[in-house]
Amino acid sequence: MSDMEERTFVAVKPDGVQRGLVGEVIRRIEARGLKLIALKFVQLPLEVALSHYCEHEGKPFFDDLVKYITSGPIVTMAFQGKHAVLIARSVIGATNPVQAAMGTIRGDFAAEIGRNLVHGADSVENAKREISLHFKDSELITTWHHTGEQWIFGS
Ligand code: D4T
Repeated sequence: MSDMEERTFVAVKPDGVQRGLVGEVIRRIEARGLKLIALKFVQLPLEVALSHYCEHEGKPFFDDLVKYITSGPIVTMAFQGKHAVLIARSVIGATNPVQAAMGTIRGDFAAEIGRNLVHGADSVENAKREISLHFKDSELITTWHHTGEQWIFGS
């Protein structure tokens, strides 16, 4: 796999959808040069939410987290590009919006850890797991040529 094929998973959570921030999230990630390879508007089934957050099972905030992510429709996305995981995480900002820097999505629009608007995979391994949980292989469209790429990544 080349550097440019690193993938990440991003979701606009129910509060982001309700607050009309879907376009803002996509715009900011696109602007950093990542290539969109999948996108869906979906009401997450409980079993998918439980699987998505399995690493947090047993933690005090787990039940609220699952209730929150299943409380309304979300937008799920996969992006591809060099350092895709780190780039998306830096656009999104720290998990707790109180600590998120201004200029990040959470730093600009959120105030509560339990309403932090966006999810971004935290490692290449988790991104793989999350992309395969939320998308079928046939839903990933990687064949299109992102013409801005050579200017943004220099390759
Ligand atoms: P997500 O997964 O929502 O993008 O958040 P992060 O990747 O930034 O953070 P995380 O996995 O550590 O936490 C998942 C999710 O749980 C909520 N949470 C977390 C919470 O409500 N209370 C807490 O104490 C923590 C640590 C927020 C994000």
